[in-house]
Amino acid sequence: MRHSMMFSLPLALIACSGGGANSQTAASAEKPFKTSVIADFESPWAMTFLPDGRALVTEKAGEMILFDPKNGTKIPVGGIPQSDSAGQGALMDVVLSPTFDDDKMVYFSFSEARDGVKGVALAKGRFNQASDGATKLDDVAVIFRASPYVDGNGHYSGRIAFSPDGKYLFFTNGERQKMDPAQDPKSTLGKVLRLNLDGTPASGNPLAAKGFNPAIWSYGHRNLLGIAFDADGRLWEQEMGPKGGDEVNLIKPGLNYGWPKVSNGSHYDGRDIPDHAAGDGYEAPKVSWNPVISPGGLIYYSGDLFPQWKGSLFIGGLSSQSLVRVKLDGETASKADQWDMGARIREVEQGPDGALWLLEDGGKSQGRLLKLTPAA
Ligand SMILES: [Ca+2]
Ligand SMILES: [Ca+2]
Repeated sequence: MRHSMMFSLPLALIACSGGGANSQTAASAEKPFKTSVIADFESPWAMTFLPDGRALVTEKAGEMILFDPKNGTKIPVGGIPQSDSAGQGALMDVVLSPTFDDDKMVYFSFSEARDGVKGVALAKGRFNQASDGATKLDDVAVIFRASPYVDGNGHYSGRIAFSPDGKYLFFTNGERQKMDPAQDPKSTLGKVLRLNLDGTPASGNPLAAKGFNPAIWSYGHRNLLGIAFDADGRLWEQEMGPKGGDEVNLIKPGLNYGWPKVSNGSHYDGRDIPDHAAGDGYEAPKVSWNPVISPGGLIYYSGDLFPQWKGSLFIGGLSSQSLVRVKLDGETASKADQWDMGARIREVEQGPDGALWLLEDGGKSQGRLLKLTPAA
């Protein structure tokens, strides 16, 4: 399986125009974009573009793949630690260092088992491609681990974003389906964290002086599956809520986003959770969904190819099998578009030319890499 993935033919040649592999409905024919199938993966989780237009793609089972959209070439990247991919576990996010041109550093996250318990780890390594094409990360080191590691296979989170000045790394830790850790000041679970580039807690984090874990930037989160800065430096986050409670939040330092004390959704067993209410001390989401979309990946769109969407958030919807656009206006956000993609969408990425790239989730949703460009 691994070796068969190398040098596969670009599917764009065979499944691109005129409807492709999916039957096109009348509604989808009205989409303002053309969808091209570029490649097929197993169960991809995340991707990021290199400066030369190639991309790194992570697979849930633990492989990182260097993919070239120009010719469809897939090269496995060596040096990646073993992921524990049971349940929601995976080799997760992959993001380039803000100074990749100089240091070739790649940051990535993965779930791992240690001493009988599990958690999400953050690692980095130096991209190295030999003249014969063999590719690996050198000097791979785990620089941060969620605390504590617990049992179970869910809600790892593990999304990575660098601050616009390139000085800090924001890393998300899910609450591991344990709920209460999201409010525990000592735990990093259910938190947005602000770290130095070496993985140590950044100095000046807002709650450290109150006895919180020094890495914590905000808390009261559930399963954070997307984090992105906008052009003005605001930090946006999306999280998979309980039944009827998916959220987009504007992340501000030191605030409590409420989980599991409040939520616009309710527990899956039907028990209610108090909704967000003014004055309750918890920061309310800017947007929430009921029924849910099950947000997977998140980007802030800054490209020129879709000028009408510049400054919007794009979200990949898992259970909703959709691409979701959220319009931003300063600190406010509003639902704008939700397009049926006919497959669970795990990841959204912006390409070098401003095209939107999507990764299907795998399993029943194939795991294809899709490129969206303006419809004529
Ligand atoms: Ca990405
Ligand atoms: Ca509620």
